[in-house]
Amino acid sequence: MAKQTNLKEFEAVFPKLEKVLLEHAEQYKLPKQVVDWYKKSLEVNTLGGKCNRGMSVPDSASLLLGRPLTEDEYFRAATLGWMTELLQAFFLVSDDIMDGSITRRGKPCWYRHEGVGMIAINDAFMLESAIYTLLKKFFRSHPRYVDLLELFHEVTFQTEIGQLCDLLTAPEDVVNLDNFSMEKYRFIVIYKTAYYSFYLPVALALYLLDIATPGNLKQAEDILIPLGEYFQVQDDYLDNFGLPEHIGKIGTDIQDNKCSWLVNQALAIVTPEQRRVLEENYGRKDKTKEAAVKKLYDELKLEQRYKEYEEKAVGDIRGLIDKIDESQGLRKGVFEAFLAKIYKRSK
Ligand code: GPP
Ligand code: MG
Ligand code: MG
Ligand code: MG
Repeated sequence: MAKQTNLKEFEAVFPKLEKVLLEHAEQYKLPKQVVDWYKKSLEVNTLGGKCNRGMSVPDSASLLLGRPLTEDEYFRAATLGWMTELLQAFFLVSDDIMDGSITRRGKPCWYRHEGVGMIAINDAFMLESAIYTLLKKFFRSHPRYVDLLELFHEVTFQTEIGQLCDLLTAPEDVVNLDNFSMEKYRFIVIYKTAYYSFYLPVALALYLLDIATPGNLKQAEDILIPLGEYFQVQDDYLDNFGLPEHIGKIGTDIQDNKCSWLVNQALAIVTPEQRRVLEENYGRKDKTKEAAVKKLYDELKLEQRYKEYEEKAVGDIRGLIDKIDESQGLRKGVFEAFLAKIYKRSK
C-alpha cells in the first residue's frame, strides 16, 4: 500500500509556493518593506504546525488511487494541502485575536509579535487571498476548478458561522450558564472545526482526481463530520488538561466564557453548590477564579469522563468506517488514516 507522506517531504513544497505568492505580489511594484512583511507573515503563520490537514490531501489522493503518487501528482496534491494550511493560518491569526490568546505553536501569537498588533487583521486577509492566487496559478485549467473554488468559499463560510456561534455563546460581560447546551456545542464544533479540518482535505482529493460525485462527497461528509467533532472535543479537553509545552498554546476557554465540552459535561453532573462555584468563577478574566473552575473539573473527574467519551466516540466512528460502501470510489483507509492520526493525541 502507498506510504504516507511526511512533514519533511510536504514542507519541501512550500518554498515553491511561497515564490509564486511573492512574485504575484511583486507585479504590483510594491515597496520592498511590504514584500518582506508578506513573506514573514506567510512563514510565521503557515509553517511550524503539525500539517495534519495539509498532508492528508496527498495521503487521501494516494489511498484513493491505491498507489503512490507520481512526482507531479504529489506536487499538485501538496499544493492543495498547503492551501488548507493557508486557510488554517488565516483562521488562527484571527481566532487568536478574538480569543485573546497568548501563544500559538509554542511562540507568541502573531498579533502579539513586536510591531504587528492589529496589522495582523490585514495579514489574515492576505493569507486567505494567497489560497486563490495559488488556486488560479495551478488549477485554472483543471476540469473541477470552479468546484474547488466553491468548496473553499463554502467551507470558509461554514467556519465563519461556527466561529460566530462560538463568540455569541461566550459574551465577555455576561456569564449565563443557561446559554450553554450540548446541542449548541455540536453546532459550534461541526461548523468552526469539522468542515475545514476534515471534510475539506478529502473533498479536495476527490476533486483533484476528478472522481467526486454528490454521492461520495456525502458519504465522506457523514464520517468526517463526526471525526471533526471528536477532534474539537479533544481540543477543548486539551485546553484545560493538556500541557502548554505539548499543545504549543495556553488554554483560554475558562476565562473566555467558552461553551466548551468540559463546561457542558460539568453542568450535566454538578450539585447546586458546585453550580454556584461555576456561576461565580467561570468566564472571568481572573487567574484565581480560573483556578477554582479547574479544581472543580478535577473534583468532577472530567478527565475520566473524557476518556470514556473518547472510547465511545472512536468505537462509533470505527462503526461508520466499517459500513462504507467502497463501490462509490471511497476507500476505508482514507478515514482510518485520519483516525489513527488523532486517536489519544496529546498535542
Ligand atoms: C478552533 O477554535 C476554531 C478555529 C480556529 C476556527 C476559527 C474561525 C474563524 C472564522 C476565525 P479554538 O479557539 O478552540 O482553537 P484554539 O484552541 O486552537 O485557539
Ligand atoms: Mg476560538
Ligand atoms: Mg482560540
Ligand atoms: Mg481550543
